[in-house]
Order: sequence, then structure tokens, then C-alpha cells
Amino acid sequence: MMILTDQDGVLADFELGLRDACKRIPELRDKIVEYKDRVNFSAVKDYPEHLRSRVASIYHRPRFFRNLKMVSGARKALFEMLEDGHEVRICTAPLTNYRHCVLEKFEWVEEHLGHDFTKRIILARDKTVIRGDYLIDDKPVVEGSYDSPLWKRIVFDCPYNKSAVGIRLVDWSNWRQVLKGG
Ligand code: UMP
Ligand code: MG
Repeated sequence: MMILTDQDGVLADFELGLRDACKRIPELRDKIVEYKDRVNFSAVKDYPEHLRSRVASIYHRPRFFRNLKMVSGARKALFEMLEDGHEVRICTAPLTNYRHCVLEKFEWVEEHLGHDFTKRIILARDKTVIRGDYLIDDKPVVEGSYDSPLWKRIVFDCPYNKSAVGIRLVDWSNWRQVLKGG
């Protein structure tokens, strides 16, 4: 099978990186939205309007993406997929302001998964045009040019995607059962 997996929010802990950075910024320190309270996919939308540009500036600055921590169990799961004979691709959308994000996504994959894994990266703003059997993604709705993408959606469980429709992966350690069930 061809398994497409998203990077931010699924392999790389974007949420943790954002909260950790907020702790170091005096005007945000006391206003941090805890993970369990996140309701919008876009983190800035969970903050009051006057703080949004400040929050957004965190993930636009150098080293934000490169320094993200790996989501627990993700590395093991990706290598298990390869051992099981699956094709694996990291299908990730760059920020519109791509300046640091694109290079650092590659550097992150190299550091955490090895250089060979960088060959598996597909940068795609529109994931509906990518062919695969499954797409594991945290975004509530993955939309694009095609209404009926070829992949089956697997929702990587997060507080902001509780209403999303699809098979749900709550923990990476469970990926085999979830894909079998789908
Ligand atoms: N992004 C988030 N969450 C936010 C704000 C921005 O994920 O709250 C960015 C990071 C990635 C892109 O560049 O949006 C999401 O890409 P995917 O994880 O959907 O591939
Ligand atoms: Mg994501």
C-alpha cells in the first residue's frame, strides 16, 4: 500500500513547539491555550485577535520547524510500515510564507528519520492531487481540486479535529489495526 502521512501535527509536534515558544514571550506567557482546549485547526484562531500576529510570528521565524519534537511513536511506526513492505511518503503543506519552513522540513526529516527519508517528502499544498491508499492527517477536512481523492482519509486524533469524519488514529502504536480496519 501507499501510505501518505502528514508532517506537522502528525510526525512533528507543531502544537508543543508553539506552546513552548509562547512560554518565552512575556505578552503570551499567561495567555497560552492548552492543547486540550484547542478547537480550531489554525492555532492563531484560538487566540484573541490582538495576539494573533504575535503567535503567527513564532512559526515564521527561523528554526521553529527544525526544532520541533517528534510525536511519540511516529518514527517507529514509519519504519514498521517500510518493514511491512508499504510505500511511505511524507505529504506536507508548506506555509504560504515558505521562507524557513520548506528547508527546515527537509532538515527535520533528515535529523529524525535519516537522509534517505528526505526522498520520501512530497510538498503539496493540495493533497487531493496526490495518489495513495491512505492519508494520515490532523487537518479536520483535507480539501483541494479533487472532491474525491484516491486516498482514504485517516484522522490523526487531535482536540481540534474531533468532529472530523473518517477512521481515527489515536496513537501511532495502533497504526496496523487502524489501517486494517479501514
Ligand atoms: N500550520 C499548522 N497549524 C497552525 C498554523 C500553521 O499546521 O496552527 C502550518 C504548518 C504547515 C501547514 O506548514 O500549516 C500545515 O500543513 P499540514 O500539516 O496540513 O501538511
Ligand atoms: Mg498537519
